Amino acid sequence: MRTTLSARYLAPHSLAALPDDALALVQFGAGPDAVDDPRVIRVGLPPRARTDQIELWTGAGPVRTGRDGAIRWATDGAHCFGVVELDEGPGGDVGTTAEHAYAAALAFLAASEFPHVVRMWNYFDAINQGPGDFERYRLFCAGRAAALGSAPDEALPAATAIGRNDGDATLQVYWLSARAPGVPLENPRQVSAYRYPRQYGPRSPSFSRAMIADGPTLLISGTASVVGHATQHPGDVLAQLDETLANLDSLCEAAHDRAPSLPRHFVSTSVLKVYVRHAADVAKVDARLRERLGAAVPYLIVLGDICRADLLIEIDATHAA
Ligand code: 3EB
Repeated sequence: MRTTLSARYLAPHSLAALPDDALALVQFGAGPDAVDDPRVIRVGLPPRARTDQIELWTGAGPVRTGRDGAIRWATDGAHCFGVVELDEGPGGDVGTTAEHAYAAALAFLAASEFPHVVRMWNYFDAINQGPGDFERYRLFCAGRAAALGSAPDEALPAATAIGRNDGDATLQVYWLSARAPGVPLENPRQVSAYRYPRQYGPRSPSFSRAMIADGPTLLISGTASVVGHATQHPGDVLAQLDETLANLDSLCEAAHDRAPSLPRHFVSTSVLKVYVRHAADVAKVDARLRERLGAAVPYLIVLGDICRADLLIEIDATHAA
């Protein structure tokens, strides 16, 4: 079935050039880029299992690309991928950098034909570094919230925020926006992240648990072993994986209830990305995931740090009807 917006994994050698309708190609780890194209986004999280896969986002038709200040963009006329990558600078702090990146993104979006952000990805170095409220993730949340200002929580996009360990002081923020607003979804098993209590930081994280964009396409945020607002199963990566899958099941069900053409469970056209904190956990996570998801559901496992130090795994996902 064809929907206008889709994500899929491809083997890098299967691409000589990006198709006309490509909005973005996301590649994890170190080079080389699969193709030489401004639509390539490279994220320095090392792939560790199912590694021969690159993530291709396609839209409704031929795509135009351009630059606007710090932002590079690609649009099919109905959706837009935007990317801003800012150096934290010497002695820079990730909170201020996040505020600048989000201010630039919001200004760009407000002036564009595609003002409704449905999905946002955030990657930066050393996410758990710093004590208490000075942890870099909490500083990032504060900077993001400052730029978002009084934007209503219920319209926040689905998001991912993951820490790299590549010593590169670049905050990478990229997003998908659309002409039409998405439908935000929360998870009945979880407190909304934007309502997390004070113990997790001075500004709560600004994202919705999932968004349904046109297509319909389900865009699921980074999801971890959090029930209510509390981390479950500290120290046990497989129990965290099972809890994460329960959270993802619950979101898939909620999405299917809202848009019945969306599959109730993950399928062969889903695209899952699995962020694992410790390299030593990858083999057992891979084995358990294959058993739980079956042979047909595509996923990629990369090494990345999750925003709470006690979380060992996080998974985000996308599928279309
Ligand atoms: C959680 O449930 C896990 O700050 O943008 C997941 C997805 C998480 C996005 C973000 C954080 C973010 O709180 C952490």
